[in-house]
Amino acid sequence: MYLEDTKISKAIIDTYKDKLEDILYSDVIIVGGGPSGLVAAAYLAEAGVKTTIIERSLSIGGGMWGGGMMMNQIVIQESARSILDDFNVNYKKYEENYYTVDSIECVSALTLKAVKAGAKILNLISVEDVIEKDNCIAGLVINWAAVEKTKMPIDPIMIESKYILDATGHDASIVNKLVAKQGNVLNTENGSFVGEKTMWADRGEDQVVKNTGEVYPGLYVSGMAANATLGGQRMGPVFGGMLLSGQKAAKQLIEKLHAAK
Ligand code: 48F
Repeated sequence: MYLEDTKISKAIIDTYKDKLEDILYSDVIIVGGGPSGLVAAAYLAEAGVKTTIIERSLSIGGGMWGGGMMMNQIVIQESARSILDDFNVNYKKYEENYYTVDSIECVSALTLKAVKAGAKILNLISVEDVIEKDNCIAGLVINWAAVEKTKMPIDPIMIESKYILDATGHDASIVNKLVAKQGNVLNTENGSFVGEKTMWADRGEDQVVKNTGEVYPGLYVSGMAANATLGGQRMGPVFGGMLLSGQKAAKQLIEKLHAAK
C-alpha cells in the first residue's frame, strides 16, 4: 500500500487537534509528569475522572529517570510497596524497608498505567499562568515550551478544569505563579511559598505525604512541590513518598469531586 506524505501530516494534525480540543476542559489538570503527577493521574483516571497532564519536557518522568546521580536505580520503602504492585513494577529487596527499582521500568510503568486508564498527556507544553475567578483557581494559561524557552512574544491559549494539581517538583511553579500575582494567599504557615529545607530523607518522606493537599481553593500540591510550598525537607533518590503523595492527591481530589456532585 502506497503511503501518501501529506496524509501522514493530516493524520497527525487531525488527531492532535482532537486531543487539544478534548483537553480544553478537564476535571483535573496535573502540571508536571514526574512520579507524583503520574501516580495521581493513573488513580484519578481509573476512578473515571477526566484527567490531563501538562508537561513541558519532551519526556515524561521528571526526576525519576536519573535515579541517584545518574545511576538509574531508585529506592522505595515498605510503606509504598503496594503502589509498585498496583503498577506492576518489579522490585528487589535490598534490606528490611529498602527496595530497589529500575528507574526506567518505573517511569514506563507509571506512564503506561496513567495512559491506559485514560489520562491525556500533552508534553512540550508549559504552563505560564493560572486563571483565577472569584478567589478560586479555574484553569491554566499554556504555551509551547519552545516559546517559553526562546522568549518569543507569542500569546498563549487557555484551558479550564475543576481542580489543578501542582506536581512540578522543586520549583512548585504553579504555586509560585499564583503567589507572584496574588500575594500571600496560600494555606501555609506564612501565607506564601515557604521553600524547601535541607536534605533529610526520613523526615522529608513523611512530610511530603503530610504536605500533599489543597493550598488555595482549587489548587492542590503533590510531590516535591508540596514540600517546597510548605517547607518540608528534600529527600533525594528515595521515591516512596512521591508515589504515596500522588496517591493521596488522587484520593483527596476524587472525594472532592464526589462531594460536589
Ligand atoms: O521534579 P519531578 O520529578 O516532580 P515530583 O513528582 O518528583 C520529584 C522527584 O523526581 C525528585 C525527588 C525525589 O525524592 O526529590 O526530585 O515531585 O517532575 C516535575 C515535572 O514538572 C515539569 C518538569 O518538566 C518535570 O517533568 N514542569 C515543571 N514546571 C512546569 C512543568 C511547567 N510550568 N509547565 C509544565 N511542566
